[in-house]
Amino acid sequence: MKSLSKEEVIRYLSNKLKSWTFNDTAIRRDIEFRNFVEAFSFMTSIALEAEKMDHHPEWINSYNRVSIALSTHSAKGITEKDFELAEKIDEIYNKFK
Ligand code: H2B
Repeated sequence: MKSLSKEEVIRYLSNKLKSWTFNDTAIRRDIEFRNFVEAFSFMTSIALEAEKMDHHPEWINSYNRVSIALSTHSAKGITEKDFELAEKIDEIYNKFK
């Protein structure tokens, strides 16, 4: 899959993924939950989706916080797959709010 230009990524985020940032190597979103159980069940839901898509996040969990970074390792950049997974993540997060 072809990796996207910086401009393409910035344009997509500002149109459709407004809670995400971009820093050249990944698109990122940091989320805070009420507690660890909520954070971890959010991660579990994402893990199942990620496995279905065969596209996996890099993430850090500390108690009620989850920091997510998405990129496509095989393309050494950002691809449509990252946008697709980011949209799934936003959808899943909306159920936890
Ligand atoms: N996830 C991400 N984020 N990038 C990849 O390039 C990738 C992946 N490749 N998940 C997949 C798995 C690949 O390693 C397997 C063999 O399909």
